[in-house]
Amino acid sequence: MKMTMRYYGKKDDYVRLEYIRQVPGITGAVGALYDVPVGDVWPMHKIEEMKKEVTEHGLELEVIESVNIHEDIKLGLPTRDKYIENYIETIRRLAKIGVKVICYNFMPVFDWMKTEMAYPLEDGSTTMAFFKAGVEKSPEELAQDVLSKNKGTVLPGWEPERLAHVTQLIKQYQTVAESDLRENLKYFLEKVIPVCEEVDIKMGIHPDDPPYSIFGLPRIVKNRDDLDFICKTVDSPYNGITFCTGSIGEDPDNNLVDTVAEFAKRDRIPFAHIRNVKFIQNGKDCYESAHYTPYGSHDMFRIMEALYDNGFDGYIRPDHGRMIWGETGRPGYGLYDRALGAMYLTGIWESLEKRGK
Ligand SMILES: [Mn+2]
Repeated sequence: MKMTMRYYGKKDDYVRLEYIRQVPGITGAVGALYDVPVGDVWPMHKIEEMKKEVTEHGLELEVIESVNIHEDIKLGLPTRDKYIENYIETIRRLAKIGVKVICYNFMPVFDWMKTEMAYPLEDGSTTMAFFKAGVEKSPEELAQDVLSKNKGTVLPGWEPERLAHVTQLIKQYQTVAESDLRENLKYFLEKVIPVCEEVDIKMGIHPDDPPYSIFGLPRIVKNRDDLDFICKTVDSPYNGITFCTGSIGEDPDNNLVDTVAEFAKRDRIPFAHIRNVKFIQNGKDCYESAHYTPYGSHDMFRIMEALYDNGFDGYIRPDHGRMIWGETGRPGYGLYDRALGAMYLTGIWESLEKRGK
């Protein structure tokens, strides 16, 4: 297991690599290029610059999150072949600098969805939350709302230029059923996975966040059966999952521990996002709690145990954290609570290792 933390680059991240390096147990940064338009090939000199910056700080750059998928690929438009070719070229370039895992998602229009960016908790910290009532407004209003609350920070998957056309984007999906979206993912994977096998990079699809349909958009990475379909559709260890416990865990009907165990055993989890969520009231409304099990609705020990017992040897990051100790910055991506999360998960892992199987 290798513990990592996401890093947004020196231009966009106030959390510096030297701080990340000081968190015990962390060996790598999870990076991406944020100034390359979705669908373009990543320029080699920028990839090399990012690698140099990370390694100069004593960290590894073996996981990339994300190389985003152009909307035309998800929609299955004739122009998709050009974008898939570009994607393949980016994979080849990332292999040259030693990247081992690429995280991506196949969510239409919105990469992830939270309705609250600074939901106050009793202890005075704030966190991101998802309330059903928050998506009862129009998608245009919601997009505006999220973007205006985050002025000045890069929100991956929430490019303002793209979301200016949110109405049109949603309209394009009206004729795309879940079965169509699955076919489009299959088409993409059939082209990309053979290249991944050749250059030794594992693809890890990130689940839908939240793991059910919003605004009538199709969703195909929601639960155990969806993950099973994806793994079988191109049956290769290079076609894997970024197992995000916070996303799959936002549907109380998903059995998180069993699903982690199954896919770790099938060797399909090259990368895991581990965080807790707390359901409030009835239904699926929830906030992102501290990682520690008693603060959330999921058992972090059992999740780590399921990974350990089933031979997991991939990368983990603590995913999001709350804002604590007066820190301000990009919601979910402060330093302090993610560091606590990383340390807690590393501690669990140490116990599992010393206890043995
Ligand atoms: Mn995640």
